[in-house]
Amino acid sequence: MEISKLKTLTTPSLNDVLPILDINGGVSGKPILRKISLQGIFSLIEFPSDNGSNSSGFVVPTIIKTIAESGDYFIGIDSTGTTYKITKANLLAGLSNDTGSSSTGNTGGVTLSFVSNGDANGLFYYLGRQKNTTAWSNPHGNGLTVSASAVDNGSVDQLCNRIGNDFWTPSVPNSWVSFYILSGKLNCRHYSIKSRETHTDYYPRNWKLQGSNDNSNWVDLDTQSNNAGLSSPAQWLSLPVTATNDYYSYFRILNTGVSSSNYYHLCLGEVELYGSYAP
Ligand SMILES: [Ca+2]
Repeated sequence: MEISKLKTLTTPSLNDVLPILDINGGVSGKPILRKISLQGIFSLIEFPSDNGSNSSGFVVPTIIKTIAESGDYFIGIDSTGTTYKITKANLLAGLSNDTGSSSTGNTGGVTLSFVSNGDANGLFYYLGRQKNTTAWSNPHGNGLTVSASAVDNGSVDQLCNRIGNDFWTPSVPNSWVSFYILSGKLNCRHYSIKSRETHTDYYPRNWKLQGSNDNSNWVDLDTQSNNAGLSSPAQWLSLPVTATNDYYSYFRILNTGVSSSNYYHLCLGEVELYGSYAP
């Protein structure tokens, strides 16, 4: 591949793909070359299905990786033709344009608007980037405190780690997972939940999204009964919240009925909230 023959991509889109060295993704934990979309770099779930070659003749790897993990390297070629590796953190730090749609709202806060399932525009992702000042890392324990009524499998940090997982509570009525914003409050207008990763059952069917400012008195922001929107593993479901002017620092998903498997386990892979954030 000759650098001089490469075209310059001045307006990359989130569907563009890059080669990535998946450091543990091969057989027996060996590195393997994969492709990842720019969305995937930002830990989003949607990625293109094309596997052709571009005009430079560079064949894009066909093995798809959906989320860039901290140990992965991107492969770059500088102007001298030297090949080098770039960490995800270094790549994020080097990007001058934020992929989020954050903007200053007229309330003096930050507007974090839902665009698509698993996007990088939500509050938890924003907190994971320390309010867009750093590369993303799990916000649990670093701006956000995630809790659960009880944990039967997995751990609460998995609910905002942008990686597929199998978290669930015991099969107890009114189980919940909660999210405390350590600094500031959110006027929630949209939320997303994701089914767990590896099982094809126990999908949530009945739940409420609630807000609170004292972790004791909860206000219903959305109520779902027999919602069958989740029907496959690692699937996002995003729902609007009825407009309200109220800001909350605590949010929770309260399980209000049995799952698709008729048990009370609350099984989730991820949660994200959107709206107007008042720091
Ligand atoms: Ca997760």
